[in-house]
Amino acid sequence: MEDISEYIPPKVWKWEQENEEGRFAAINRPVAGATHEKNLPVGEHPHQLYSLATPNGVKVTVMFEELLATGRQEAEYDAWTIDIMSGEQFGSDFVAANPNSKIPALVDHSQFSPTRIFESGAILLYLAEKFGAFIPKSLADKAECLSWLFWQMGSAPYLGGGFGHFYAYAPEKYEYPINRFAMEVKRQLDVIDQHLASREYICGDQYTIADMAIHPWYGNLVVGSLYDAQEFLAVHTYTHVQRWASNIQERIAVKRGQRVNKVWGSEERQLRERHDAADLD
Ligand SMILES: N[C@@H](CCC(=O)N[C@@H](CS)C(=O)NCC(=O)O)C(=O)O
Repeated sequence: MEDISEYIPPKVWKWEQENEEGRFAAINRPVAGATHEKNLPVGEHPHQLYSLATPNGVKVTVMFEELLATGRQEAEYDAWTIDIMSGEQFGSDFVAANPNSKIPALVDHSQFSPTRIFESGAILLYLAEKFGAFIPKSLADKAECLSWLFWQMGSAPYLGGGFGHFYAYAPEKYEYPINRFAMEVKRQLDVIDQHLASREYICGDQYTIADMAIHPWYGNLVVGSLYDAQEFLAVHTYTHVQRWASNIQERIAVKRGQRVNKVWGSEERQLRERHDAADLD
């Protein structure tokens, strides 16, 4: 173990804002709520999505594109970009849509009164139930699907907030957290690798919201689009996850959904706002 000077926590933790370092220092705060008044735009479609093309955001835009690909025109949506690095998630309207100040947040205007839904897993489940799609019908199969959906919601913070943060984003590299979270992420990859050894998709032979939730995190990790950690985590050894990820990546709706609210990377692959299918054609 490397020798790093020991941190002795004070009796009471204090927010030393001016000493904070790292990529997220400007937006991290220990309190909730809005920091400023800001109205959100509302487009003409029933679903107003306020998001960004991160793995959590992409889950929802892929779901919308999958629903539209099945011919469900009532699934039309407007997608607006929330710039989390400049603190737009702390604007008053956004906080009203998601008191947790994180993308994605959805407001459904097709209901009796506008209905807000936050947490990507809750949004996937809401849309699956609203449209009767991408979720099994029988109670037993639905239980399996929701178990994997919630597995993702509980596991991904170890991959993103734990491994990704300390391996890719922390201003200094420390062995202890990188070891701890690499161990856990490899265990999680093995969980889904063993599971996928005898199934095409997470819940059997049907592509469901469980795949839509897991793919942007673990699928992107094994193909090298997340944290640049393929070699470090020896992702080539998870052959079933690799096969599953490549199949899903071939889906047209997945390719379309991944482009919505993307404001980085090559210019022709970016799409700040999406209001019409033609925006992606
Ligand atoms: N459990 C939440 C996590 C959402 C989340 O962490 N969103 C990140 C981007 S991927 C965010 O908005 N971060 C802004 C912040 O932490 O201030 C979900 O799945 O919706």
